[in-house]
This record gives sequence, structure tokens and C-alpha cells, in this order.
Amino acid sequence: MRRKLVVGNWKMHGSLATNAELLAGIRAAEPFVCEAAVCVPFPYLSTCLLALQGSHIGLGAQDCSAHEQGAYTGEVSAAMLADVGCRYVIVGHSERRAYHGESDQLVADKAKMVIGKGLVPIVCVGETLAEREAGQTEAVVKRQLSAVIHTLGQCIPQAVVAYEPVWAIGTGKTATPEQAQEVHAVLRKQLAAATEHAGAMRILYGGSVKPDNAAALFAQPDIDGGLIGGASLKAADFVAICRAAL
Ligand code: G2H
Repeated sequence: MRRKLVVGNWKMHGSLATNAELLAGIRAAEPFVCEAAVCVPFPYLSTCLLALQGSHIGLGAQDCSAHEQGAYTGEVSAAMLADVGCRYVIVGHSERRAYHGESDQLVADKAKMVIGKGLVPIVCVGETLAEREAGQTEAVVKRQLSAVIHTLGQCIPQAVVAYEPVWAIGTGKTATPEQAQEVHAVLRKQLAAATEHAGAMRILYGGSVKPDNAAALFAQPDIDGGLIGGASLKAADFVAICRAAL
């Protein structure tokens, strides 16, 4: 039995004032049946951790360096994220792959670094609209996950996978529960070929998840929760999505 996980990905949104209000709103609705976490911008990690004291809501970051430490101006290491109290780190979000040219191997290296520091990587995979229309969805997500499987080796069960079809991100177009389940089943099968623990691994869906579509997505057998962007910025919406994850 996998406990569902709902993760807010705040992206580049928020301020000290709005973050405090948002977290207070979410905390007021605890406890949740699912596990919940928020992945916040780097400058707000420590204040959000303080705001979450005594809560079961986990804290995460949205990216990290693949390097251990050193002369990498502007980068943030996985060790630093562990040091400031993170539990999760999103790696390979399609916005990182698209705007920062992150390769499958770089994403896999980041995931390895995250695990090495005792944190949980949320590894994102997903196809673009052009790839879907060309019938390449399965090949693309398998290629992206394959790099992670090979790089993590025996550690693969320590990762969370997130399927985020790029055409559904922030567009209001959600994959239907059936479309999402189809890809999740492909990913589960690929994980099963690599580890006997695939049945215990969580595969999240991300891409325009809202209070009104969350329950149907989360009811699919291989969908173990969600990575939530826009709807995680409103406490009422994020809480409703957490409550839909049973
Ligand atoms: C996909 C998702 C969060 P949104 O990027 O990772 O964002 O829910 O706004 O589509």
C-alpha cells in the first residue's frame, strides 16, 4: 500500500508575507490522509521551515546542483538543502530541461546527489505536445527514466517519479486520468524491471491538477499523488487537492 504524496511546486512565486499566509492556511487544515510537502524558492526555505514547525508538511526545494561543492557561482548544493531542513528536491522539471538545457544525464546526476545527502529526489519526466502527437510519449519518458535508473542503480527505490506531460503544465489542459494512468503504468513496468521495490515507489502526476480533477486522477491505480503548480498557491485549492488524495 503506497501512501499518497501531494507536493506543491511554488515555482518562482511568493514573498515572506504571502508565504506565511499560505502556509498558515494549509496548516489550519491538517491533518491530511496523504503526505503533503511544499517545494519553495531557495531564499524562503528557512522561514518556511520555521513556519512549518510542529506540522507534518514536508519542505522541499525545486532544484539543486549536481556538484558536491566548489566554485559554482549561483548554485545550491544538495548538502545545503539537507542542512536547512529539506526532505524533497525536485529535479528535472520540464522548465529546467527547457530553459536551462538540462540533459537526462544531468538530471540523473542531480538525483544521485540528492539521495547521497539523505533527501528524496522528485524526478520529473514528460513529453512535449509535438512528441505526443508524433507517437513518441512512451519512448521519451522511458529514455528520461532510463538515465535515472542506470545512474541510481540500487538506490532507485529511494526516488519519487513525477510524470508531467509538458503540454499540460500551466495550460489548463490536464491529461485525462486514463491518459495519465497509461503512462504511469509504463513507468511502473520500467521500474519493476530494475527493482523488486517498484510496487512501493510513488509515481506522481503533474500538470494542471486542480481541486475538481484531482480525485479522478488519484483514483487511478498507478497514480500516487500529484505535483501541483498553480493550484498550490491558494491554500483552499491545495488543501482540497490534499483531501482528494486518499
Ligand atoms: C507542472 C505543475 C507543477 P501546474 O509544472 O509542477 O504545474 O500545476 O501549474 O501545471
